[in-house]
Amino acid sequence: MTRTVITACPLDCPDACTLAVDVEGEAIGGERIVRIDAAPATDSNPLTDGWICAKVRRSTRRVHSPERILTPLRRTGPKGSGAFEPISWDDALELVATEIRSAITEHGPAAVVPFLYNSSAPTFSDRLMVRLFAELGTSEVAHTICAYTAAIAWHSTFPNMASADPLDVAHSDLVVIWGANPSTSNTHLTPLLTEARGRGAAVVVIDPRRTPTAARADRHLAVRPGTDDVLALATAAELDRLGLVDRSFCDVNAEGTDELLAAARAWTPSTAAEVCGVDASAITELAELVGTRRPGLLRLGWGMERNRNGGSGIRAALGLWVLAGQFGRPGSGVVTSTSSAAEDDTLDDLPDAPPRARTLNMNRIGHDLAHADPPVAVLIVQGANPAVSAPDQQAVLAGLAREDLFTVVHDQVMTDTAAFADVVLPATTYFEQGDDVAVGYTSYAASPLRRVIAPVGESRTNGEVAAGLAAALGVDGYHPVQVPPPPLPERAVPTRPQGTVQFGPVGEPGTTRPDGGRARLALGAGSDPVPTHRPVDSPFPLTLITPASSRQINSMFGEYDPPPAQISVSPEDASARGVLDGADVRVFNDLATLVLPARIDPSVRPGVVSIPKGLWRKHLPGGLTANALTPAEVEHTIGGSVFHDARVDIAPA
Ligand SMILES: Nc1nc2c(c(=O)[nH]1)N[C@H]1C(S)=C(S)[C@@H](COP(=O)(O)OP(=O)(O)OC[C@H]3O[C@@H](n4cnc5c(=O)[nH]c(N)nc54)[C@H](O)[C@@H]3O)O[C@H]1N2
Ligand SMILES: Nc1nc2c(c(=O)[nH]1)N[C@H]1C(S)=C(S)[C@@H](COP(=O)(O)OP(=O)(O)OC[C@H]3O[C@@H](n4cnc5c(=O)[nH]c(N)nc54)[C@H](O)[C@@H]3O)O[C@H]1N2
Ligand code: SF4
Ligand SMILES: [Mo]
Repeated sequence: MTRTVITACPLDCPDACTLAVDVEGEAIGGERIVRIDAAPATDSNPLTDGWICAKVRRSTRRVHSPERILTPLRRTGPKGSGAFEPISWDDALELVATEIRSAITEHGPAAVVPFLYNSSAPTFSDRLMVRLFAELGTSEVAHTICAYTAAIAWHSTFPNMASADPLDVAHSDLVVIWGANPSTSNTHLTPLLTEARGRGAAVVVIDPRRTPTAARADRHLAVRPGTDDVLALATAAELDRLGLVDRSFCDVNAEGTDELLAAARAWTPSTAAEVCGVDASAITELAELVGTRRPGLLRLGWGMERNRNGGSGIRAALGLWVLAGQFGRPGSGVVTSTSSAAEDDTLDDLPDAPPRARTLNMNRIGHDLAHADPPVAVLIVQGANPAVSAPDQQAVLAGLAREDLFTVVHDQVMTDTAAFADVVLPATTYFEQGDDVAVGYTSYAASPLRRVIAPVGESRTNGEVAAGLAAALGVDGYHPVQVPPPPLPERAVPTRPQGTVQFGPVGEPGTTRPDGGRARLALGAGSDPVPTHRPVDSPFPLTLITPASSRQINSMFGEYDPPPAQISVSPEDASARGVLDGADVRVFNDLATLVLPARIDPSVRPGVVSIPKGLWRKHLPGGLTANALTPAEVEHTIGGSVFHDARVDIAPA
């Protein structure tokens, strides 16, 4: 007998699809998920539109996998060797609690570091764990690794204004996709873009790679990574020269228009073209399109934030959209993260919690494992895989190998991070827990998340682990259920009124505005009053970017379906170095050297090389991945990650 359960996908993807999952077999240990597909339209987030991505259709292979961790494990061999023996949950939690207590006695609560990310877990599932460590007053690890620079740049420009609705593409006459790759990482936007082009809208992509989205666009500006601020400022200056700045919109809705235009006038199309590596005429054309094609929608991705100049790039692009007055009706505005609409109030009910002992930057975990004072004595990793996802991988691996560090990892499979743990705890997949929701971060819908099968093996949810750990530590008030979210919807529901409009008429329903009603073009957070470009001086001539691949979500599913472990090189850079298609190259900088096959790929611009993010250590000889080459530096005004700003060179191996 097959039964079908309607649930939702909470993975770290903007789309938040509603799913129909078929199950066969008996409840006691014999249940198997046999099919994962889209839910019928009546139950669905409208963005799902009756189909889901191939990686999730294939993901029964993660649920029922020989790689699943089935019981708690205790390390029996050297750190990183992957040698473990099964232990009971009681023994595992007692061991962890003992280590937490002794770290606090010896070094204070700062020595306990919960590395909790959970961006692919159900929305509310991390709450109890966050709350427990807040109550203990330990260190916290700030989520600077993704969407941090973009969020702060956005909020400094538009305090508390919500994203436009991506479904509004249906009304747009212009769509600019800036630093995003929807064909891979927001696939449900792709058919909307095709439809828009079909009815005559212009689509422009700004990306150092000719992605499938760029290949189908009307214009592709293959910008040099980290020069988006210059491109946006030069386009703003052209907009001004052409008389296309929407002064009446700016007078009412913006502060700092003249400061921004003054900064923009430092650039002409030809000086900017030199820096950005695009044609001067393309900048003038972009200004004409942005100034005349209305309504125009800007889809801002996370590609451009992961750069030392990322915050300036995002603020300049937002400023350009304001100068053009591209707001106020459906199909205009900026689509970015919609998740600020669901602010996290997890800690609101902890008035007596002590202040956190310290806040660590997620990008600096390798450095902090070696140098933090007081030291990191206990590291609790949940919903994250820093051994491959964090920058400066060799520092992270050296930190995880420290004999005096006690590491706990709660995960579904034996990841590269779990292999370094002292105690591994088996985690449920989202098919094995219910009472939660999936909320996309570029989609205005919440879909109920239901339990589809019983937990595989002895796996437990994040909430159950928090409750078990609280009990072992003698902390009251934690129950082995999810913190109940606000009443769960019966089916997918819109979380904002359809057709939300940014800067629509004051007081109209569905209108969103920044606090104070005005955009701040010259008052950003960070050290630069207006977006300012800072060139990076490096002896390594190529910029390595490491974007999302279609097979994985970050490192998830790498155990069975990784993208090819190869480096894409432009024909120009390959021939200048005698690099042949398919032959091994050395990729090197002052942090590390990798050896992997080159793919000569005309879709990457000269000066740029690309390796997919999320590969596992076993996928490359030497056990290092692209993050061995990415610096643990941070964006220079805001402090987010700079994954797409590694400087390297390559040579035939
Ligand atoms: N299939 C799949 N989907 C995913 C993920 C995944 O791993 N796989 N990851 C999820 C997560 S966690 C996130 S945050 C999102 C990320 O999704 P996106 O926002 O698409 O971010 P990236 O893939 O990092 O980069 C997007 C594009 O930016 C380009 N880029 C790099 N540097 C620059 C630059 O300096 N300027 C400009 N203009 N462009 C640049 C890259 O070439 C790339 O094509 O995707 C989510 N969705
Ligand atoms: N070079 C490079 N590195 C990057 C990026 C890049 O563009 N380039 N992108 C960055 C980005 S955008 C992000 S978001 C980070 C992501 O970094 P990470 O959060 O480290 O992402 P993952 O590698 O997918 O690790 C998530 C882990 O959580 C586990 N998991 C999933 N669901 C649950 C659950 O319900 N409970 C528990 N306990 N575990 C669960 C998964 O099995 C997986 O091992 O990586 C960053 N790293
Ligand atoms: S990963 Fe994204 S596209 Fe795939 S099913 Fe989940 S929400 Fe949909
Ligand atoms: Mo991310």
